[in-house]
Amino acid sequence: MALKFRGFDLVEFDTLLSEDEQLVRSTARQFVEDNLLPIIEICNREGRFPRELVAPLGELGFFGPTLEGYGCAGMSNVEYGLIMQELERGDSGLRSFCSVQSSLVMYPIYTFGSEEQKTRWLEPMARGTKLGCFGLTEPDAGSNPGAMRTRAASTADGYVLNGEKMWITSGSIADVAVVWAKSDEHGGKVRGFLVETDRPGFRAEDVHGKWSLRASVTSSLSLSDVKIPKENLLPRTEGLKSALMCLNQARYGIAWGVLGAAMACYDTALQYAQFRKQFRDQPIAGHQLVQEKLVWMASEISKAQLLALQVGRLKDQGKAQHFHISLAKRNNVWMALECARMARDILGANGIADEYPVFRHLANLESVKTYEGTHDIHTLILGAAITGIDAF
Ligand code: TGC
Ligand code: FAD
Repeated sequence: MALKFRGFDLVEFDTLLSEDEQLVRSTARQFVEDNLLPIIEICNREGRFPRELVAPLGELGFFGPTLEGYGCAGMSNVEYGLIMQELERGDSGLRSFCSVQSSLVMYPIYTFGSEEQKTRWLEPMARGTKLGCFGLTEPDAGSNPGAMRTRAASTADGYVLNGEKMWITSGSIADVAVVWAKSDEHGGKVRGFLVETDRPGFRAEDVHGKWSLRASVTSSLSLSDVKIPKENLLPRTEGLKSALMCLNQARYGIAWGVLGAAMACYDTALQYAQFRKQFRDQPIAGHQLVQEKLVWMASEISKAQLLALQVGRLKDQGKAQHFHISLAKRNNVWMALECARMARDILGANGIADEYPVFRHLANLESVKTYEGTHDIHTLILGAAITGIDAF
């Protein structure tokens, strides 16, 4: 049974948003209602990324929305967050695609790129006619990307890249990969490179058999003597820190995105509990233990909304620090995953079927808990910020 989302606002949250922010949210919400929800369960079953949505998302200005110029929309960070929330209410996979395109590819080109790189890539990426991926993780370097093995050796006219990247979102559909590698020209320090994916020696192979993020492309990248010209170095990258700066952008978007997944699960569970009857012909919403779960979800979503908004406001004022973003990513993903589990439980056997969106969100959120820094890595980032002692 298709249940229509009724929105979520328990604490007059909307009074904290400007008219423009509410408009951006309703535009994104309508887009998801009209274009993603009718196809997502089939995409999920088939393991298919809904590529037909890329161009319309570009028309809405949803790629690189916070960037100025180069065809980008110049929105605030709060508006960006609200877009992520709505997309992930549909599916974490589409939000993931937009996170990578915006925060992990367009952002580094904008922040660390030369004028030529920006002119070449940003406008087509904003339209969605060129796609990107971000290669940081390797088979043996996940939580600890500083242990990466990928190398860039300098030659007379450029660089030769060798290495393997793993779990790369949009890898096989990308036109350009932002590849992080240790560069001998820079004393073995990490630098970012733009690698066109049609260069000889570059190969992307999709990961199959995923139980999670099935509507998203996840690939391994192999770079075997890939030659790139000097001008493909992102000139303002300065070590691993530059890659981590990109992660801040994407983690921030996730902190909002998962609110959408949690709201979808909560609203489904609430509506289901209001019509499903068990014992004395009573709706299960009338049983105290079911109410306790619904109240937990509504309370935690409300708190998480306020946290995301505060971090967004700090970001718009240029005051957000990396640990603020870790706090929001860690808390909100955990909260959303708990909501998905409780919603699954409230739906009983129906909770395991894709007639309802809950199990899909639950499975997706397991990935979201791991990528962009695992829950426990964010615990340690916060631990270091609070105590001043690095415990990695
Ligand atoms: P560490 O020595 O702590 O730091 C190196 C330099 O970076 C600075 N720094 C940061 N700067 C900006 N933002 C941050 N978040 C930063 N964190 C650290 C730091 O101050 C230092 O600066 P400097 O000037 O002294 O050089 O580095 P470390 O090697 O000990 O690692 C720290 C650690 C573990 C926190 C980091 O490596 C980490 O965050 N690991 C998790 C890896 C991760 O999140 N990978 C994500 C891959 S991309 C992805 O998952 C995409 S999924 C996308 C999707 O589909 O949505
Ligand atoms: P590991 O680092 O091996 O961690 C395994 C476990 O050990 C975790 O529980 C972790 O918390 C724990 N652990 C590790 N170190 C410590 C420690 N010091 N103390 C305590 N516990 C620790 N990467 C990209 O670069 N680009 C992408 O586009 C991208 N997309 C992804 C899409 C999907 C669907 C997934 C699942 C992953 C994606 N990733 C991407 C990779 C992702 O960032 C990594 O999976 C993540 O950083 C964790 O690395 P790992 O999987 O190697 O786990």
